[in-house]
Amino acid sequence: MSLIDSSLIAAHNEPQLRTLETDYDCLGAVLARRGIDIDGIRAQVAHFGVALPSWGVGTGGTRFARFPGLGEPRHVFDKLQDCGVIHQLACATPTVSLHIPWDRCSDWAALRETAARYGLAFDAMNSNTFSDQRGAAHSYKFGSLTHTDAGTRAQAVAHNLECIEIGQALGSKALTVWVGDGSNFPGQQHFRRAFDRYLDSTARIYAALPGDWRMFLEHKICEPAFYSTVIQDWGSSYLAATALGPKAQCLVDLGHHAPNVNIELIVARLLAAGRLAGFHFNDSKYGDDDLDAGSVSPYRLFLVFNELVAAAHERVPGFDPAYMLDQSHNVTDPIESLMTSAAQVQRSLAQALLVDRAALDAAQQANDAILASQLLKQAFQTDVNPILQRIRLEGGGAIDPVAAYRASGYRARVARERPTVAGGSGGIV
Ligand code: RM4
Ligand code: MN
Ligand code: MN
Repeated sequence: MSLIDSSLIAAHNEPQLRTLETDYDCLGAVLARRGIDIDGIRAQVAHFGVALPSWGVGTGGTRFARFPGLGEPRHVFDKLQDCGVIHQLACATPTVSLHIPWDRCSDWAALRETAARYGLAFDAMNSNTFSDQRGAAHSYKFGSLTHTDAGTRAQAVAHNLECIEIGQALGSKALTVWVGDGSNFPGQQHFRRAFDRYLDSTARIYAALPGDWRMFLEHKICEPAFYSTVIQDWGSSYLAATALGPKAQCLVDLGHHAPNVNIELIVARLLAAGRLAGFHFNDSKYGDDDLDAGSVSPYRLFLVFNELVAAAHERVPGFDPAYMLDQSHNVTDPIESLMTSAAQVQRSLAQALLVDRAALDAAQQANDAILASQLLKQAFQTDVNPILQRIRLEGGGAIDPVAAYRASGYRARVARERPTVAGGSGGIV
């Protein structure tokens, strides 16, 4: 089902077709000189998809305020519709990741059918034990899966089990667990006991995983707890994953590390250990800023993909990362941000595929630092836009998705159906 009129997209593409053809041929010639077949790269990138966060299509907020946009999705069906538009125009996001209870609805079968009509399926389920649900018996103010009180922990476990059940109805194959548990004061929490409680609670969730599911453990250095968090880094995440079993893996959210941490190195370590679950892509300058992927540090994103492409090339056992965006859009139209971010992730993959692996191996073996770094730079500095544009064109999407989206009038149309949500209060998402 087309959410944006396909004749509108065609009319939008038409004047750009000639330029695209010339640019594609030109890039093809440049790559051929390097021994690379452009069509082969295009096929690999076209195959790649990154999941959309259902919560990302609404306008986010900061701790200080939220400024809602026009036509914000009112519920999960509206969110899916926005995701459908993103996928139709940008052709890179075939799946959606849900967050419970934010996306709770009364008819999961209907939701699954609606998604299928938009060409969408469901990626990992996300549980939420970082905020209290209305009517809940226990509060998560002082933690959830690691709370000192057994009843609170049991409630948090039960919520995760419900997420798995919903995910099964939707065809999802993974549960992502991120907890805000931690402490704000030295001495507030017994570090080792809190971690033991985490292991005990997550083991109960792990035991309920269907055979073909994975459990993604997401670490985060701080926030909302600002002195310590229970799963603060990939080390704790790795310890927990190995204690739980082979279906537990470590998820890397790019915004969840201290500034300047070498994330691509963490990716390499987790790959080597067979424990890389996948990613939450976003960008940041200071903390969990949830800025658009590659908007601040595109080279870092490329370097992450360089590790992934190298691992796939070297057939690292168990290589199967899940790719997802996890961003908060405070000053942009979320649809525009998510289309741009998806393309940015695709771009990083395309660039990483251009790295001359044999030459890089040789340079590394010979300790030729300059040549090695030049090989990466050469790939990163290649403008792969024509490849991405061709993929969109062939997928029925827009050569320039943001321009086509603006021309479609979609936002104004849904603004008439969806009343403006009151703003004013703070909130990270
Ligand atoms: C957290 C983390 C989780 C996401 C929530 C909304 O910082 O990134 O993945 O589910 O935010
Ligand atoms: Mn995340
Ligand atoms: Mn985050």
